[in-house]
Amino acid sequence: MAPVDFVIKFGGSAITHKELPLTPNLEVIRRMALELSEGIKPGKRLVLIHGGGSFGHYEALKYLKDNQISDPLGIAAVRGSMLALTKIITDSFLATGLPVFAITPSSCIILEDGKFNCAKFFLEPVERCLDGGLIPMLGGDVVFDRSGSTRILSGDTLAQQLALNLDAGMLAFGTDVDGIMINGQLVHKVALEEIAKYSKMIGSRAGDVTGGMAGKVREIGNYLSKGGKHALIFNATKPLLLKKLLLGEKVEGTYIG
Ligand code: IP8
Repeated sequence: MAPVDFVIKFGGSAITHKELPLTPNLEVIRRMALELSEGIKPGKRLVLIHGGGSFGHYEALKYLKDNQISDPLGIAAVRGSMLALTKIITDSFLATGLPVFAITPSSCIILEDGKFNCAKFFLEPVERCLDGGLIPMLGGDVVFDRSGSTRILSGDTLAQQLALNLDAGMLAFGTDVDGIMINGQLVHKVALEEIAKYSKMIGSRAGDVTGGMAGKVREIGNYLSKGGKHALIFNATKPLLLKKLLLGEKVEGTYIG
């Protein structure tokens, strides 16, 4: 199948108010919708991923033990919170005329011993969406493991796996910071062999069960070492960066690889 042009992940820190439980950042979501509708050129193929922010992470933190959730109410609460966030984003994107089609990862992915195996990812609905002119969108999720456990699957993992499997031209992570920041300075470019060094230098953020910026950088490392092309971390809360990215212009952020 034809490669996709972009896999873009919207981080929960950008699309929700992370310190306020179950509160979307509607201003950012609506602006992204507008920039997407203005920036996508005809024929471009795009996959969207969104994170959990103060929806999924808020619920997961209450129930997660040893990276697993065993309480049925906890599993259902995490799924329900992500469903609610997906619905808010979907409604906003549809309102600007974007044919976004939400796909539920827990319904098409099974983990194996905590690991994501793309062979166990029923990818065809994503491919059919793309071939049909739709924009498939998936969120981080609570997913079942073949061993019987239930775990959190980060949107970062999903984004890099989809980018690899769909041969993406660009894997971009929109966050609430400008990119990799070291001592208050933006790192504009990171080479593949520098990734391990940078992921050790980046701290984690409270309230995030899936690794924050360090996790993102690790996922990008996996992606590039398996043949992924280009990756970027940028600030999705800053106006016009998303639109510039879609138009193929250089964006302020950290380019990796
Ligand atoms: O925010 C986590 O996705 P992420 C999703 O992309 C849940 O790491 C359910 C917490």
